[in-house]
Amino acid sequence: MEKLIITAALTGAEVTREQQPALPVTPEEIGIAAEECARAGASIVHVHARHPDGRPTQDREIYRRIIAEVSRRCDVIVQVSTGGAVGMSAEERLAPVTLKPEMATLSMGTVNFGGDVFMNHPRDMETFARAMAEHGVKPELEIFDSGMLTTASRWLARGMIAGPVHVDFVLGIPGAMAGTPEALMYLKSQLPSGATWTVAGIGAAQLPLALMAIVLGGHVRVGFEDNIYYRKGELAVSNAQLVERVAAISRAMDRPVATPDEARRILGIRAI
Ligand code: KMH
Ligand code: ZN
Repeated sequence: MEKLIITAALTGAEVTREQQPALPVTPEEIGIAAEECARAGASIVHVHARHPDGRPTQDREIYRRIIAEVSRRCDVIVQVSTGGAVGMSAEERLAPVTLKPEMATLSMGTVNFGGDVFMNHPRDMETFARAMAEHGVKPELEIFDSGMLTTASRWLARGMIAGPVHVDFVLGIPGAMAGTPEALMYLKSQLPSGATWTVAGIGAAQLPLALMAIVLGGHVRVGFEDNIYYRKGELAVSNAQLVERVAAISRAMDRPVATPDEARRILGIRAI
């Protein structure tokens, strides 16, 4: 089994400071949070940009500052979001990819998202995939429901995306696939050959699915984008606190945690 890659999803587009007072919002806060998470065992940070007042944005300049603030503090892999927030145009969502970050997310289909619809037209998905290939950006395929994994396999078979792919099972969004062991086991059984995978359990599903991934040879995503609690009724004090717990459990189970360079090797990312 490879070492465990921990992704810290630091900010997201939906969580507010009112809900989680420790949410990093500005590029500098995101840089500081990334460094704390790197020290705690994260090798990837998944980042979203916000305006100073907290509103989500895909502004290229803000992403550029985020990447700079993270990279001057630590050598974690920076994975930008192309999901952005519900309602954004495909064009604005794609903007940070032109900065040539090491990784970016690529959502593999349209899904109900709480009370909203997270639109991912096949035409836009293909544009995103092509742009990532052109800019040398490793995609992480976001799988919110099982049909999206079927789409990934179809793309691979048609040569629309290069293998081996790396996928993220995002489980527990209201409207999408449940955050249950059964859902994870099913998705794992459908992975294209050679694929690497991570799991982002939403809310209370974060810790149980993380533990399953440690055991099953997958990787783990934690952080405020997906879950703001340390345990029921108790807010986490930082993203790093969530990373630290997963790292400690993995080490206790004799599965060491990957450094950023080890994560680059596992994922086949060009060295920086
Ligand atoms: N904010 C969600 C609508 C991603 O980062 O690629 C989409 C999202 C996925 O967060
Ligand atoms: Zn995201």
